[in-house]
Amino acid sequence: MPMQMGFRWYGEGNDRITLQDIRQIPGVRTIVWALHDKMPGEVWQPDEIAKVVNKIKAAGFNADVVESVNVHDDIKIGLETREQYIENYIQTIRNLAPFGVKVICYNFMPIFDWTRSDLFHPVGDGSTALFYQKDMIQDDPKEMAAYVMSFTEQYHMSFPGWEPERMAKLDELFEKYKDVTKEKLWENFRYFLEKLMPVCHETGIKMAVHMDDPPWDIFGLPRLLVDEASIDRFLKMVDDPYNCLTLCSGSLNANPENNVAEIVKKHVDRIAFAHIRNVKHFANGDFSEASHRDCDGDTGILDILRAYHDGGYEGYIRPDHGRHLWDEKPGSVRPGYGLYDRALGIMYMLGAWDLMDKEQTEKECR
Ligand SMILES: [Mn+2]
Repeated sequence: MPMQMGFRWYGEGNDRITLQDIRQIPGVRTIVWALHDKMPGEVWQPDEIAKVVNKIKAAGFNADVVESVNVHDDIKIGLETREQYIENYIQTIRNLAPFGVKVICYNFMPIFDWTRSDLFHPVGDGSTALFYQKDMIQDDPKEMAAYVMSFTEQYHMSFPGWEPERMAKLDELFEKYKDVTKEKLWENFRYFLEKLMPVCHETGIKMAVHMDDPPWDIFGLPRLLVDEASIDRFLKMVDDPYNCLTLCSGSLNANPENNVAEIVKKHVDRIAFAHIRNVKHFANGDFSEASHRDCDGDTGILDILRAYHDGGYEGYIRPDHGRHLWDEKPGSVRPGYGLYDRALGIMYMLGAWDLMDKEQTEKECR
């Protein structure tokens, strides 16, 4: 099976982009979707799944990739109550399987999902992008949560991983995590995955963990999947073909030391889902998201695409975040998830991919 190009869609009434819009982007076969009104730990019911998947399939796409089924904090903390939440997770996997789902993307970051200090930072060409100002994300997580929440309130948008219900209980959550060291978190991670693997084999669904974003500890909370060594450890810890990665080039390369193409070469058979995103670094440790064009950032997009292509990658790829272009402004666009720059990113990736295909075929014919 060749690589499959996907596009993340937040669902009807939750995303201004329609499936009909996405149909006009060449090459997209997979809609990356989720039930965005579900809290971590809740079971996704078959009738709720059917409602979304039927729409996706009626528009001519497959619904093979779910991003994300979020993991309840009690599982990460290792509380006794995790047993019920793991049971619920397993039931959700079982409920997704009959709809053809092949990959579940998730993350194992304590409390916070992706973190940025500015969601609409000027790039310099009139567009805006997500931005990380290192000195702003130091001691006070509440400031950060309040900033993201202000968008939620102002524009009636919810951000996965930043549910207001959870953010309202930040003190309580931090208290619960206070004894969770990095090693404890690894152990809880292993416990969770080992419980899931049998049902993954049974259903054919791969669990594909997203990298931590950014790839370092924030607000004193440990983060695990941050570099090549931790990815090696993760894959060895539960050495199972259903224990896979959502390899996010942008998340990893927020640390300029990470060579994403090398990680792709090493683990291409364990990558179920590829997020392609370009990042531009600044000398003081800040970073900005950039267009997919290789020279617009420092991530090495072409080397990464070549590593996937030449490695015979058969998983799913999607443009990760994009810049906000033209009429895309706060209130009219989900930060990072506009239509235009992700469509441009797809065309850039497919351009490179088609050319590599062509070169390979010519080589083989000689
Ligand atoms: Mn990503």
